[in-house]
Amino acid sequence: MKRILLAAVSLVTLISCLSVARADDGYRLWLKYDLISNPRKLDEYRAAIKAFLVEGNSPTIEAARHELHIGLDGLLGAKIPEVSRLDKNDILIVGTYRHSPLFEGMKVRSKLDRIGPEGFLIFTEKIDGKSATVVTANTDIGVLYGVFRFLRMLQTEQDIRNLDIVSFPRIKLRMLDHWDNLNGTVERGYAGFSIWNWHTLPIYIKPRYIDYARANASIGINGAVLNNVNADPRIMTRHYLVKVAALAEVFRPYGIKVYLCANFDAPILLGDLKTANPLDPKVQDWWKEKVKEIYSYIPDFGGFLVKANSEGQPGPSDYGLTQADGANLLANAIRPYGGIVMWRAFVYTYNAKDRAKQAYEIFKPLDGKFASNVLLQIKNGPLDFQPREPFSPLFGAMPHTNLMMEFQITMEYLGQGTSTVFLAPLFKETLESDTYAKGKGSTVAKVIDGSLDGHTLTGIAGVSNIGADRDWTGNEFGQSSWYAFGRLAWNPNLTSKEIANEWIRMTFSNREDVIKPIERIMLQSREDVVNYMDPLGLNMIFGYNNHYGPGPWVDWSSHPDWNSTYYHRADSVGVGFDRTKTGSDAVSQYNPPLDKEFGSLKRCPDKFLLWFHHVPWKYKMKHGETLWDDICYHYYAGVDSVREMQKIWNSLKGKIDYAEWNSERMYLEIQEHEAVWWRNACVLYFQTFSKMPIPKGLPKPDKTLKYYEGLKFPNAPGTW
Ligand code: BDP
Repeated sequence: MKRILLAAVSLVTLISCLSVARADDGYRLWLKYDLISNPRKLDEYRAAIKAFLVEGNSPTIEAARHELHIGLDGLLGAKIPEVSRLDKNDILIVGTYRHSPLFEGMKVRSKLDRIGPEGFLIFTEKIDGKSATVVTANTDIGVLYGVFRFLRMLQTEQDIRNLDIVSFPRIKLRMLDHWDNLNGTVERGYAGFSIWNWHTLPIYIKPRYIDYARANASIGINGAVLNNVNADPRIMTRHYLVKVAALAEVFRPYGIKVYLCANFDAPILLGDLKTANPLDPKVQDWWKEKVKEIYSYIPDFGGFLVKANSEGQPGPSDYGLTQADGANLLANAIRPYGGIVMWRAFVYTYNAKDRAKQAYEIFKPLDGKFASNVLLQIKNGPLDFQPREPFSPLFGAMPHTNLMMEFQITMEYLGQGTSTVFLAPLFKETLESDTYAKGKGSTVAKVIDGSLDGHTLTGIAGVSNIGADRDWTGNEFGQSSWYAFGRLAWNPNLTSKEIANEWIRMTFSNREDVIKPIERIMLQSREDVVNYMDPLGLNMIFGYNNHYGPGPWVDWSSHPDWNSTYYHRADSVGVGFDRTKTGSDAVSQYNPPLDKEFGSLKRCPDKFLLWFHHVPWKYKMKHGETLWDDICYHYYAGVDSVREMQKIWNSLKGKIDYAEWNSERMYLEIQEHEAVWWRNACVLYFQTFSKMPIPKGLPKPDKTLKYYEGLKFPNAPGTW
């Protein structure tokens, strides 16, 4: 703890230096705590918080105290004293609710019963005739969450009079999954190397580790998987476990548990066993011993995440056993310690008739067969983090299994590190999708928050976009999706607009003439990228392996389903994957009435048209134009929108920090270039099948298809 406090002190120094620096480099994320610029609000807050009083002294309460010191001093521009007695008016009182004279008389018991171990209350109270603002909870971590929320209210210039806030998370495990390798690289990471410096751990605690924990706690994230799902088994050896333990110690006060990706073959690779067969008693004993060892270093270790029998990873099918047999092996070993297993549903073979159907076919028959401490972690769509996919039908098909969501925050398929794409609308689209599992209103959100089927072990994971880049995410807008993920994990009912608004206020400014234009950019950004990459349900047409840029022509992989042509199926008749009854029949994996709706060419929503149907080029779309023309219009509209984003952004010059403005200006320039590249390459490629002209009025591509096909990017980031 001493080490952590020392590092925290250096952080305070760092923050005070940064707050006077003119150029903002994005390091402080949404926790800038700069002086409130609106004089009226500043006066109001200064009058309401003349001092603060913190009850308790656990490491978590210390973290809350530290945050109040830097937060209040920074925002209010004055040293706000910490007091130990309530002898003045206008004091902020912070502490876990207990039977003490301080809390006596506050009528909060019934509210505390509703908020569980992580929720909090913030309210205005009169105590002995003195006015106070109170942040309290059942636990210390609830208090810390409440403190972050209170500071956010100041950061976003909310009214803090007459407060009565009751807040608690809807989902139990709110996880960031890091695809970080032990050599410091990050799979699909576009913000530099891993933030974990395995070489200097466990002794060297970078201030960044603490700031990582602060940022996560500020949005309620309570778990971190530290290593890549394509797992190097050595993470489970003593050499690394002491390093993992050091990180766990840093994160503990902030309510964040550590988890590790386990390699299913670890008993062979680390333990000299000849098999990893889950039914072999020696294998079972090996896992029990390994788990015991892990807990000896990290007493509150969270558990394992496992990718098995997928993309070359070992797993239970190697022994003719089911995915449940594999998951339960680890679950049994870890159960005595209260740990859990997150077992991924991203399992497929390379030559299926329709890869999108495989996870359902493998996992649906196993419903009810997983141990109670297993969660099945399902990617949002049936394929693989595409700019747009329908929700995975598994969410509507396994009522007797704990199902958790896996989103990708890192933008492998959405322009990677340089594009501006706010992901809240993508997350919301999935969460709000209706599975119809128990009739209308059975949304994915209700499946994963456990309310639909009465599950209490619930979870949501986001594949992190964080790296060692100074601004954490490569492009500052990447921070907004990390932020959005945490906020939605806490409360899936928040709207994209609410989240964007909060983030803009904390990151750039509370001025309406800044908020509105940036909100416009953010809320539209995901649809724009869909338009210029994958309109109308197209998908998986990316550059080979690095997934950078367009590659609809890719057809050379020996794995049929790693070819773009497998997905778009363009031919002289039309384009799209026929997943109707007469095609692969993937539609039947959806509950009625979705099976019929998706299966009908007329009723299928345009956004999923080519996902479910092979449609003739001359097919008349809803507005009367041909499919071919509509595809072109989408691609061109996507580029126009990026140019519109540039215009809006340029108008903000002088209204926000110059360094931040200029950085985004340059990123948008890259994005414009890439959007044109996507549009031209795709339109030219699909034109070789449609043989139809680009609609009148749209400019012709200035380069040939051959030119685009010839582009090579051997060192594109993220692929390791
Ligand atoms: C794919 C990525 C690959 C990951 C895989 C996974 O391209 O790097 O290992 O997902 O989720 O999208 O396991």
